[in-house]
Amino acid sequence: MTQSNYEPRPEHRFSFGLWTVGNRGRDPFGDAVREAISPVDIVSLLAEVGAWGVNLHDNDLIPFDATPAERNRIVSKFKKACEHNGIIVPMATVNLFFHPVFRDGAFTANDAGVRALALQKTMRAMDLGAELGAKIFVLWGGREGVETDACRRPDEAIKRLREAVNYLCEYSIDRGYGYKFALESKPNEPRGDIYMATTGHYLGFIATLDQPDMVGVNPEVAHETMAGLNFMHGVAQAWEAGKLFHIDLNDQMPGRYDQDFRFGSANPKSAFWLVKFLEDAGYSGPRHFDAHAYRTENYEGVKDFARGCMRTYLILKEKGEIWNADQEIQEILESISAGSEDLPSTSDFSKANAGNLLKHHFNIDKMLGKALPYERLDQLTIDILLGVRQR
Ligand code: GLT
Ligand code: MN
Ligand code: MN
Repeated sequence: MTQSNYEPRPEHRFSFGLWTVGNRGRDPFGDAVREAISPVDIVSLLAEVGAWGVNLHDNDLIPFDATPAERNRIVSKFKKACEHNGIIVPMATVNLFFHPVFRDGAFTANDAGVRALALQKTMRAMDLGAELGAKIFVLWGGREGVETDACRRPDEAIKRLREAVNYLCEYSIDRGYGYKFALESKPNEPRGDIYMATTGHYLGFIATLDQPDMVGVNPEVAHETMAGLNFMHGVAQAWEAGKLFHIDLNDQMPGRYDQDFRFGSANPKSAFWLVKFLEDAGYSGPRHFDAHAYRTENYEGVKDFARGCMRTYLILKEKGEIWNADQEIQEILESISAGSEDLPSTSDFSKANAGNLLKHHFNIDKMLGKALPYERLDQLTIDILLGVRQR
């Protein structure tokens, strides 16, 4: 493999949000450390580092209180910048968490006026995304939660959320936008608790919608890891259900605040299993890096950060190819999945098959005697990851 294998190319479908590379390093304890950079300049920065796409919230581009004329001027300038730099807009989303009016939530707020405003804002953000060519619309309900459960019943909140998503699906159909909605979970932060805490919560919710085929998930590494979960397992469940419409790649140590670190920087082994899963499964959607540079960086450091996300992904992709081609690994995989004896059929239920299974005498000693060399398998993985085992 040569160094050029780690160069991002359009077919890798690497995207960044305006809010990620444009993040100014503000945190709850400290102010911005980087000067503001315009959306147009962000697009040229992304082109410079080799990204394929840019994603945005409505208010990353258009101020909350812009007039229609200002909005149109901003959009046409941004569109030109994207065209000029060969950057596409695969996904759009809506900011329903920053403005104080959403302090009690948006689609789940107790005030019906706030809920209607949230719908209106989302419909306008959908108009914007459609104008820019986006086919995926992410909904992250960052404020859809509580500090105290005294304020509403959580099942009422879920009903409100369902009503809102059903309404937005109809709006997309009515306008012919062809959107796929990708719902993004998070256990907490900025709310004490967020209702839709994990990807699994959303998979259960989606099945209850009027248009379940239009709605999938947008799992984020940091969000599931905050809850101490195995991110790749949630991604695999979403994939298997045909619901992996988008993915937010970044990194995170369990049990901390939402760190949004550079992809693969905190848990490279977990990142490896994730990349290998996506590549082996044939996931063809955007690889979106929802992360931001350390607060210590200037904009040169932001480029290092963005390049690093993509480079690590491609290195891990190559490691996955090495893993798949490794003869000893393949032999172990073959040996561990080989059956220990002839079995009656369990693939289809029939009275006859069930009767055969009930009668069957299992050779437990033979099963117990079968070697499961997972220590060796894992060490081979570590050898590959640490670079001492190559092709
Ligand atoms: C916000 C959040 C992200 C979401 C974005 C989409 S905004 O930065 O932390 O995880 O994906 O609304
Ligand atoms: Mn995210
Ligand atoms: Mn995050």
